[in-house]
Amino acid sequence: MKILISGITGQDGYYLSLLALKKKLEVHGIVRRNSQKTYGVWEYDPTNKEKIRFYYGDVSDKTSLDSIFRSVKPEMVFHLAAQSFVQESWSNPEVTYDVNIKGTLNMLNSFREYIPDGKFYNACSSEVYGKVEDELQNERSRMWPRSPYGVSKLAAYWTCINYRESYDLFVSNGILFNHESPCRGVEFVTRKISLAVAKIKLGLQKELKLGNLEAKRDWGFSGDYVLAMYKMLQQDEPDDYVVATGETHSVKDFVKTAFETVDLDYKDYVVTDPKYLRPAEVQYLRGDSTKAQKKLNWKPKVKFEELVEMMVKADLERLSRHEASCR
Ligand code: NAP
Ligand code: F7E
Repeated sequence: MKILISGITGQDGYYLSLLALKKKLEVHGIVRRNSQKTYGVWEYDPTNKEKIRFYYGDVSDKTSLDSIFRSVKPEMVFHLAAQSFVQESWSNPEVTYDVNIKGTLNMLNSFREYIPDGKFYNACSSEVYGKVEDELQNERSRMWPRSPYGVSKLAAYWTCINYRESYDLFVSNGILFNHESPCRGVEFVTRKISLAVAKIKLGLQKELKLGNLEAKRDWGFSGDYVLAMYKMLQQDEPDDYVVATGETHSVKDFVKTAFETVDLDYKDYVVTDPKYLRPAEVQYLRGDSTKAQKKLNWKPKVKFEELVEMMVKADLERLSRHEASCR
């Protein structure tokens, strides 16, 4: 059984690949060429890197996708590639739309052309809810995105549904709430915090500058969430699912817990900097994953406190060993 992953060099691409390798699937991944010929998180896991078949391609370049789909002919496609940083989407809205909307359309068209009987997963996001109305957001909640990123994910979500309905394709959307890990990109708030806490503890940094401390997120563990993605493609019918823990915590809660992990008080180190405030903010997210729990028999395992501790400890170890491994 062959799977093809776009965005394989990112956080979820890494954990999904590890899961697929464990299940003895053949893993093929699309990588953007860069001047150093590096493969993101895989550089720190050479043993598993050798088991992956990488292909140069870009989701905004349909020609590159066609040639990959034609030669791999995968049974399952996980489309994870995206410009995924919300803050960046205000500075680079065109790139965000090109990659996230046109890129998804390109992936769907190659999928339809070369493997119409295959299965396709699309990485949608809780950012589509944005200005939330419901205390708990589920598949039926109103979608009102608050950033170019959120708008792009909403457009891609509907494009997937439209392709499913128009061409009778197996295309499923996972509406995933925030999920983190030691492999999380360093600009996202959780990893920015865990890295800073580790550096401060080791005397390598003096303060931590953050934006809105009151924003609340439903944070889970990436390793748990990739299992939900996989399960969506094991169903007989395509569908859309919310994947979340059902708990919400503020950025301040995350900071406080992270500093407590190393016996420090965040109030001594955290300063707010307007530079990190967003033109429009998503203040509150809390997901209701009842449908995924019932239909996919999926449940998150890692709790909030465990996640924070896992990330801080990983960064402490990494810095102490002068290594960058992120598993
Ligand atoms: P990530 O770490 O930022 O990874 C994004 C991946 O997309 C990277 O491999 C990146 O390659 C690749 N990529 C970006 N532009 C591309 C292009 N034009 N062509 C080909 N590849 C491209 O993101 P993640 O956290 O793993 O998230 C995976 C997906 O889930 C994304 O679609 C994200 O929007 C969505 N999502 C994430 C969360 C979350 O909390 N993590 C929640 C909901 C939805 P490079 O390594 O070359 O940059
Ligand atoms: O921000 C606040 C910020 O950038 C979380 C992506 O994976 O999840 C992620 O999007 C919150 C926001 O993630 C800083 O204002 C405060 O309220 O870690 P973040 P995000 O925007 O929620 C969704 C589900 C995705 O789909 C996205 O791809 O934290 N915040 N101070 C800060 N955020 C950052 N980055 N940096 C700060 O200094």
